Amino acid sequence: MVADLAHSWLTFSAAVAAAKAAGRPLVALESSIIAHGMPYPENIRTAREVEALVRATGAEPATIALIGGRIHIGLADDELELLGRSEHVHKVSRRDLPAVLAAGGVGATTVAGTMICAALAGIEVFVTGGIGGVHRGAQETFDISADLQELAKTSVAVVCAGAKSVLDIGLTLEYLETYGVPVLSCGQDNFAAFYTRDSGFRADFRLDDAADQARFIRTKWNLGLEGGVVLSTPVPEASAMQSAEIDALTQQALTEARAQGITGKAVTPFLLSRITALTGGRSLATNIAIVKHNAEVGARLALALAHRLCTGCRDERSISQGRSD
Ligand code: PSU
Ligand code: MN
Repeated sequence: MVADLAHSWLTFSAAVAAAKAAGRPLVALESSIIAHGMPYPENIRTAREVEALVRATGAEPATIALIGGRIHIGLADDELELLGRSEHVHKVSRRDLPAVLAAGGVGATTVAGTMICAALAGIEVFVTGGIGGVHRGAQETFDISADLQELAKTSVAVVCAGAKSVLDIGLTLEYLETYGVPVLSCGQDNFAAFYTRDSGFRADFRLDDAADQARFIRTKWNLGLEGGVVLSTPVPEASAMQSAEIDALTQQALTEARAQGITGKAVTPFLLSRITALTGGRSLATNIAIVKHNAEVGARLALALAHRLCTGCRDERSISQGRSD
């Protein structure tokens, strides 16, 4: 009943509806990265390129946003343009979803917001840039992204390039462990740090192959263990930034945020835009390379999950143990 009611808020684009009808796997994409994570016009161009990459694999992209009191699963060109150009797009996490829907406003969904909408639409894989997490200094500020609670309860696999070092990555991983969210890494043992490949922290399990990732995820959900899975894949080597440079800029952005008294949902967009400005836009090129790479990893995972490779499968030989604690 509740699921039916919630479902009545969804509007599927023609392309997504056709893919669903044809049984092609869907890949959800977030819109906060378009509205709040990148400047115009690079945001729109990147969103279109990412969609094309997903489509080229045989999966169908579904960019998710709130427009006119509806949850849109898949956006038409003019809707994408609206999100990327308008100055008045709300940042929508779990808390904000009813407010923006009820008022009929334009909302760009965060990782948490997109996970909720993807789950309602029956989409299992969601590609983003970096997830939110426990902020540095959260011991005093309590600033912990709602993304982490969403990962604890909503059954969607989130493909990302780790988390930015504006966050306390160690505490973010501790939080995810406490809430039973597995952190998988693809291509390396360690959790990625967005602009750089290595956060210095081991991921829980390294699974390089999409079929193995799918087997892990399907096994979790088949067991009735609800909640998300994080799949971290590092920025391609050629696009990675120097960690000394990004560390110094991160420190500066954090100091500025504190001095200006930035709090609440404004913190993350402030830090991201300051880092983009402080690198003179170079971080934007890295950001774009990351999202495109993640899209390919996510599309392969969606295809592997669609083949139901692991229904009832108990083969765990390919799951290598990472962190031993
Ligand atoms: N981290 C990034 N890029 C992003 C975000 C986070 O590297 O675009 C966005 C995502 O939409 C994420 C949100 O879900 O910020 C987290 O915001 P907060 O910290 O306020 O929960
Ligand atoms: Mn916050």
